[in-house]
Amino acid sequence: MPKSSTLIRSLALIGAVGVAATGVVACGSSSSSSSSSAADTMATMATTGTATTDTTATTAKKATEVTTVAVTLGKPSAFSLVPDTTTAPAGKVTFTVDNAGTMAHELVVLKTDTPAKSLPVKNGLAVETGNIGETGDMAAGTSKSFTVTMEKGHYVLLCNLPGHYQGGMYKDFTVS
Ligand SMILES: [Cu+2]
Repeated sequence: MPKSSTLIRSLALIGAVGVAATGVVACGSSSSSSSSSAADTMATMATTGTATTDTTATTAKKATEVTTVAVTLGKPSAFSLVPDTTTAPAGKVTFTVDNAGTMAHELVVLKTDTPAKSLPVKNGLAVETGNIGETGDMAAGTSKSFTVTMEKGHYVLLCNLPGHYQGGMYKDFTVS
């Protein structure tokens, strides 16, 4: 009886040590591998040099510059659509849209070679082929913005609530 109880105790002890040892090894290897990869990254950054890193950062910043285009809807007349510019450089463009009128409007951006005044119309709506972004309906007196990535080319800005395109709510827009 004492013999077997000692044996059980020994086995239990071995088991415990085994689990503990495995745990230690696992922890040790995982923490050492992550710290070594962090160290590698630091070493790479150090080797790459500060000058190179700075140049890359500057280039990246230029590439991600965002152009802002402010568009006023419904002012000065009910069906006005007035952007503060009709050109932008290729890249990200944020349209900040202000419905300054007295009824709901929206801003839709289409990439199309068709001149703004010549879009096909069905049931009082311009066909939105090439839609790359829009505000959705905006109640009078509200503002909304959205950002799209624009490639070189011709675009049309319009409001496409029923009859509004035909009422004159459109502008050509060029990205160069
Ligand atoms: Cu409108």
